[in-house]
Amino acid sequence: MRILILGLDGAGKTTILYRLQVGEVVTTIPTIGFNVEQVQYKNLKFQVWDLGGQTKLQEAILVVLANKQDMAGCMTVAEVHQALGLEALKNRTFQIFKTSATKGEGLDQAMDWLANALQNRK
Ligand SMILES: Nc1nc2c(ncn2[C@@H]2O[C@H](COP(=O)(O)OP(=O)(O)OP(=O)(O)O)[C@@H](O)[C@H]2O)c(=O)[nH]1
Ligand SMILES: [Mg+2]
Repeated sequence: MRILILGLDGAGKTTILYRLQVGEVVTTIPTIGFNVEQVQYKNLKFQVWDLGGQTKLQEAILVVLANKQDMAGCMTVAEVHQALGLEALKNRTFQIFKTSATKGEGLDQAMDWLANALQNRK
């Protein structure tokens, strides 16, 4: 399965990718272009595209990670949902999760949901 990670500059995309891949916080530099890694999660192998720009996402399942939830004053899930205009989505399977890549929180729930959503689509 292929996953595309999109997000604001410095949102924590690369940190999330390596937290999932090696289970540790790695020191990152801003990603130029893109970065592709294999991630094994339970019995599924993902090819994760960690992108610096925008691309076509037709019919893709959307997982929104509201990252940095460990920071004081961070936006709530409801605020991120509203700010991204997710209520306007109609024919898309999507879910939003609160995460902290540095603390390793919320990522399992998001990956479990994604694994299920992908299996249900087959
Ligand atoms: N407090 C906190 N810091 C985080 C979290 N996730 C990432 N960071 C930090 O945010 C900074 C940017 O992280 P990156 O993973 O490089 O962000 P990115 O989205 O890949 O950035 P670009 O490649 O420039 O688009 C780094 O200093 C990370 O350590 C988190 O959950 N909590
Ligand atoms: Mg990056």
